[in-house]
Amino acid sequence: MKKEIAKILITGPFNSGKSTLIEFVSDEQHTSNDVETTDELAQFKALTTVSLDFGVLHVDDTLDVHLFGTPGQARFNFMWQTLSKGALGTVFLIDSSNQRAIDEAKQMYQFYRETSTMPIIIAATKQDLSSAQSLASIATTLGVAEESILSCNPCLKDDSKKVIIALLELIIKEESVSEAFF
Ligand SMILES: Nc1nc2c(ncn2[C@@H]2O[C@H](COP(=O)(O)OP(=O)(O)O)[C@@H](O)[C@H]2O)c(=O)[nH]1
Ligand SMILES: [Mg+2]
Repeated sequence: MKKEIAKILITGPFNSGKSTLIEFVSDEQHTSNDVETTDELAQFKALTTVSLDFGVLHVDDTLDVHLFGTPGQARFNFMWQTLSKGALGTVFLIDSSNQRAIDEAKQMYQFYRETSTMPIIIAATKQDLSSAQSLASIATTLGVAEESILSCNPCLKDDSKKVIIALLELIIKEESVSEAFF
């Protein structure tokens, strides 16, 4: 049986846990050094100096999820356009452990919301740290419903898998909504 491939992005500001999530959740690891080995990744060759995280999660016999990490710094925002080609959705990570990081995440989240209609799941990392802000407080800062933010420790494979499955479910839900309209 031919496997389906779902490309998704793992984004969020610097230090929010993107590399950690891709490292721990992936069944296959790829570093930016081997991006030129496949056609699909060849287009990113010029971008590898900023270090690209990429991994593959085998969800089941019928589906592989390809995870692409985006560089966190604001000056690389333009890369979102390139990386997002063909992507079905985005996991947006937020470091919950300090307000400055959350404020930065808010700006980045607004940027993605304005430039893309892609389904986005928000996942709050570092909830285990004593300085962590609550999901409710993060939701207020971002201006989203509390239920739309999941807690995620990217060092735990099951936590990250839960977030990716939630994103896949959201993608399917939004696809069926748009099919109902068109
Ligand atoms: N305690 C704790 N540490 C975390 C969590 N998520 C990420 N980290 C740590 O935060 C640091 C930054 O993570 P990294 O994946 O490099 O962030 P990136 O810049 O978004 O790629 C690393 O030292 C991680 O181990 C979490 O949920 N809990
Ligand atoms: Mg990183």
